[in-house]
Amino acid sequence: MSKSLLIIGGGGHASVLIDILRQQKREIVGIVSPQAVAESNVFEGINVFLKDEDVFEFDKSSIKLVNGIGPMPKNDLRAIIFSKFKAIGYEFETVVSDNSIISLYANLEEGVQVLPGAIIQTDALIGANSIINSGAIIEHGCIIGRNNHIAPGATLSGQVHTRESVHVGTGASVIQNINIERDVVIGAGAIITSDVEPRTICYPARAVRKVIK
Ligand code: JB3
Repeated sequence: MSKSLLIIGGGGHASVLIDILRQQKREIVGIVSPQAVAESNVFEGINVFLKDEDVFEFDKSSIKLVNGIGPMPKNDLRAIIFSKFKAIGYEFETVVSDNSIISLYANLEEGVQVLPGAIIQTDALIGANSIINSGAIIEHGCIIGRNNHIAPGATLSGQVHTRESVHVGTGASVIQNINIERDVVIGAGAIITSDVEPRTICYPARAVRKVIK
């Protein structure tokens, strides 16, 4: 039988995960959120705990955690939460929307989250605690590192390899066989056609604006 779930974080990302989990009839025992939970009907009726230490009220063998903190560039909280509770012995649930498409020959590590409309193709490997957000495409043979965020609508063509803590922004495109090193931020809408060095920000080309006379 599936274990009950405790959600870490109560913002927009947590709301999307809870929606998926409710559709899958999973039992949610609470949300841990120091700030007021986001305004959304999704959170109605769920117990809210205010401190991360409140997780310890739940036996590690009886629940699984869901990392509801969204990763943002220059903010490691999602990765810190994952490694902190893993080190103590808690497990993280892997959340996969029923409305995503995942090859039988893809592999997802612990705590990966695949949101509606995402596609993950054959022989892709998604590293622990990474998010493949709504409508993102991970093509065949891609290797996605730990703690990545592939934002909504981003496309990674075949055999792209990202290292740890990479953020691929909304609607960005990466052509095949590209290596993206750790801590890289690919800006929304950018088109990447060559390898990217560690700790680089790739800004998208901006459209030239001209008034029509
Ligand atoms: O790009 C998309 C589609 N979504 C973004 C998502 C991936 O990441 C979204 O637009 C946001 O940028 C971000 O979503 P997130 O993390 O839900 O952001 P926000 O709505 O600001 O909620 C942050 C939540 O983290 C709040 O509920 C806080 O209470 C919680 N939080 C902050 N610090 C914490 C801590 N929760 C715990 N348990 N512990 C903390 O230390």
